[in-house]
Amino acid sequence: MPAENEFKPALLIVDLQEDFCPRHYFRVPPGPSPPSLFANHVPSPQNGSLAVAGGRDIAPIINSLLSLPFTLKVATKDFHPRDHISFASNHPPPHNKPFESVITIANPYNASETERTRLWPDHCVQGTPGAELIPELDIAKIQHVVEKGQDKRVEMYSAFAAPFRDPRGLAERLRESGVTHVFVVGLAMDYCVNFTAVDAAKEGFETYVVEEATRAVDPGTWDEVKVSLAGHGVKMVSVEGREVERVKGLAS
Ligand code: VGL
Ligand code: ZN
Repeated sequence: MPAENEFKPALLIVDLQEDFCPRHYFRVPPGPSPPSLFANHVPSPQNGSLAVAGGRDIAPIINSLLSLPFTLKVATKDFHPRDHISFASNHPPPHNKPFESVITIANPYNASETERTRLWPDHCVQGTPGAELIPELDIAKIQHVVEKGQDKRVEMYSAFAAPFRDPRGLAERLRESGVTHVFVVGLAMDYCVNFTAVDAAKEGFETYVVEEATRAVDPGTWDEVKVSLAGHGVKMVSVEGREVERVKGLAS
């Protein structure tokens, strides 16, 4: 257990990916095309397939957090195979309506354990432009990327459960760096940010969600999710609050 006054904060940027954002950007190979706002990216009027309102707007706030002396800066990516169970398109009618249908899935290792889960449009498919981190994000400052949701048999909102590419798991990775506090930001507040923050708290980290640096799929559930987070010991903090001030006070 860390000493009472020890403060080694990690920044966890959840799923700031094209499919969760309005107005997609596409990556193009470097070439003679006219320079765009972001090198090697062209804007498209199309929304990401699971676009969260205001999803792109949190990038500047997250970049300002990325410039602070966090002990470790981690990004997560939702990273699904095409046949993932959470895609409505992989289920027969009539219970295959994206955003509407809810299905029961069983734990592949224990069929008696089941959970109800919402179906989505296809999103963040491995190798597609929608799975890319958005180009506004200052990716060079990120030290570690977790690709989650790779098991087609299960939904996985939290970045802490069953990582496949990184067998050590995120919690161990954070502990290895001596992390004591976790600041969670990104998309979406009511799904992956929520579940990731709750798991961070369960792993024993003092956990915060930075309110201005997240957006919800269903903004109407914001207060309800906030109460549930508080029940799990996760505090919603402001970019202007004392918790972020404490990070600024660390020697960089
Ligand atoms: C998410 C729905 C489906 C998220 C991921 O990142 O919040 N939401 N997959
Ligand atoms: Zn997903």
